Amino acid sequence: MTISIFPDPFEQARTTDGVSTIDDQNDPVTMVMGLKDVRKCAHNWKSFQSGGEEVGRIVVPSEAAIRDVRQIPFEVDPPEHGGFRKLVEPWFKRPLEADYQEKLKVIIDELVEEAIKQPKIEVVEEFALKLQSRALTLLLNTPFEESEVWIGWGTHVFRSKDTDLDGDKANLLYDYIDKEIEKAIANPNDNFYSVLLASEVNGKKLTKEEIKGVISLTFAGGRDTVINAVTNTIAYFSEHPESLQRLHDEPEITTKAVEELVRYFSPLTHMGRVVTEDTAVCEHAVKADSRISLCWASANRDAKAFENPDEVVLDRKLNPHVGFGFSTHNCLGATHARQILAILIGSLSSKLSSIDAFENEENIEDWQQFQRKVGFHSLNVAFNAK
Ligand code: EMZ
Repeated sequence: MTISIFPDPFEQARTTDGVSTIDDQNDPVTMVMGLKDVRKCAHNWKSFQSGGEEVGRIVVPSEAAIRDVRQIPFEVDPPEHGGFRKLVEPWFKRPLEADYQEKLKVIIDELVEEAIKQPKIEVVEEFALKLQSRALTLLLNTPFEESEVWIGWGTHVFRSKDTDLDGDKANLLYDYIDKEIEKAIANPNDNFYSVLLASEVNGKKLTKEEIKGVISLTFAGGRDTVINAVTNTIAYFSEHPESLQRLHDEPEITTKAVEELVRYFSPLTHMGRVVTEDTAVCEHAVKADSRISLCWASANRDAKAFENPDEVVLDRKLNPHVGFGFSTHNCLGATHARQILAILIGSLSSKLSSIDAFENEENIEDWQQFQRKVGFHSLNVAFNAK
């Protein structure tokens, strides 16, 4: 068994120091490692802010060099954050509706059926990217065909094969969003653009720049993360046919299984914050205007909080993971992501007897002293129908 194992490179640093500093474009980041500390820092938005002057700097690697559109509500702090979050929250809870779930099931079932017909498929490009893009048409409430354009952008909107910071790609996204906003102004309908255009926050209409900020987050935030979660889930089932069977026999554990897979894979390794005052994290001094990062992936393997942290326990009882972040900025797309995974599990477990895995290329993030497997660049599999 190899491909379904996601090692925890942070264990030693977490248990000895609790923090570890890496460099990112000559702008160091102190990674916070333990669950308790990560939660504490995530909660403390006054000392560790998301909405600093330099847009894109809280992302690690920093995107400050390639973008100046502030992602909303992700890069806004309280109290301003609250108004934006309140506005978009009900929209992002739509995946709880039966009608939404049925449409999502049609999208996912069709992809699984298609894959069954092929002798082999490459999961990242031919399955996960398509699934993520097609599902996004439901979240934005746009025509299904629009997903073809987004599929053409590849797995990340700011990164390409050669570089982690692709400014041309960012501009492609921004031009696209600008055009869509203009279209919605000319022809208002019931998509997310129109809803935002008709909305007010704190008694004021949203500006085009703010709308672009919300939409760009919707495109960027849930892309590689969802693709990783979907691909890794398939890798997991390829080496655990008994789990596929169990989820078929006990569908009532699906919700727990989704949380556990998100904990184990932690599709987003970490997210940064800018320090607003000289302070300390785990007795380690951090200076004002430096950066820390909340290492979700490390926190999710913290043995102080999780029994057998390196094992996938599908029906894990206590699972206070931070795979979707924590506190003020917890993941807005989590409801949508959870539905994608739950429906995917249902579809795979009802249609497949097993999955065979072939050649793959792992996606190993390089954080200097830490090398972390976060997913795959490619993964070839065969879906074996029941
Ligand atoms: C940002 C981030 C949000 C960032 C939940 O994370 O996701 C990253 O993939 C993007 O590059 O811009 O949206």
